[in-house]
Amino acid sequence: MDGQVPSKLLTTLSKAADIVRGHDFIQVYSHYDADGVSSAAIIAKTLLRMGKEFRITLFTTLNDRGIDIIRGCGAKCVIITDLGASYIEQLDGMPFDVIVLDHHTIISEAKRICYANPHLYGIDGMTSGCGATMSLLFAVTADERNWDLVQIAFAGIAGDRQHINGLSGLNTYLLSEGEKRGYIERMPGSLIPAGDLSEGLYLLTDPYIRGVSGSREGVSRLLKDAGIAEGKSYSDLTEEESRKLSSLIAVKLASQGMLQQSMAEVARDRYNLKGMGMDAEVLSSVLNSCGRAGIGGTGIAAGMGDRASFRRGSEITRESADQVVRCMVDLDSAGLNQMEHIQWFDTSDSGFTGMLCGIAMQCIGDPEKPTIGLNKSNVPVNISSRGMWGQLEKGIDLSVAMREACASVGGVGGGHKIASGGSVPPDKVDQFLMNLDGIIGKQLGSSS
Ligand SMILES: [Mn+2]
Repeated sequence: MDGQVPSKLLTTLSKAADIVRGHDFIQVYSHYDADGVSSAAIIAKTLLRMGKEFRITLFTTLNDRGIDIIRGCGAKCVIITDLGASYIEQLDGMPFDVIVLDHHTIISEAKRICYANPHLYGIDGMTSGCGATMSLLFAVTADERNWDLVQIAFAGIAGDRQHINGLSGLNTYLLSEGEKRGYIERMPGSLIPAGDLSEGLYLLTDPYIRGVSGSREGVSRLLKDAGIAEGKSYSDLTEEESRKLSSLIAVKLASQGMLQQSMAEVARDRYNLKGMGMDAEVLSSVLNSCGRAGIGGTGIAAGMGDRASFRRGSEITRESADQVVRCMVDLDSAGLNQMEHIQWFDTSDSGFTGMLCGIAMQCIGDPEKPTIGLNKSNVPVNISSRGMWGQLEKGIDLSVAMREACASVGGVGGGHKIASGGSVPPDKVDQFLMNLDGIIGKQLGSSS
């Protein structure tokens, strides 16, 4: 299956291209994350080149209200990217042309509308094709000259983390065509951040390096120890410098308890967007920050290649990275609170609880225990939880544990086995933690 596009998908996409050709105006809806913004930018460029007028609206999530908005949009042709899979039946009943390019879990097949989704052809949409992948395949089906947009698609692939353990499925096809046509270059990964080293190491939270991330002096000391002059970029390093610096980082990460497997994930392959002077993850984080900051239009323009929008997006990305690294330094110096089977922290007024939870778990936590992040400044108290694959293998299921523990104190919770969320009343936090610790203990006990 790798490296090929199923013929059923090609048929759907050519039909979609024909439909679009028959309209002057197209309404586009997409998701507000990096994949959704990439998808929207690909579609925008494609429509622009076709001489079409269009409008783009981003949703944080597609719900009943969003479906009402789509139904009443007044356009005769609607394209929905990175969303829609859970509403195919409702979309099927709308009295205008609808094209859905999604990759989320399929609930039903379409009867009337044009619906493309990797899952419909036996390809895993969680790992092997995202919204931007489907949008790019639509774009190149409409016109082969749109292959240059594969660079934007890689920002979407990186945004949905489909490149973490190597590319697969439809993404492999995008890579081989992108390489052949000179738009994408695969580069071996590294523990060293891309771009300017002083800045990159200071803001680094993937991985968080104790004493270096968030510390100007720590960064200078590390570069000095590696024999690297300040002001250098990753791409300026000699092989010797690069080897020295990454082994110093690896030693630091190992000493703070980070697993080899987690380091391997950090050192994943990078995808250079040739001629753009950046790799896919850099563009991805800019698009993601714009979407989350409520300036999705700037993100779409940045994806489409507008320099000023990209600079604005980079500033926002830098500001939020700065906040995250400061929160991580505080969290690291306070330490995680250890219970028998879980570890937890309170971020009080940070809006990054989920993100911090993931970083803390991978970089400074006990890899045996799920990590719980609380945000006590909210009423009810917001909770994030993250686990690791090794914990799941030992019987831990955070979806069940969070649902039960939250419910036991009058709250609600749930999600995925490996990452779950919830909320509980402020005066029940201690009881919640004790109950959760007990439930996780039982999950571990019953599987052995
Ligand atoms: Mn997506």
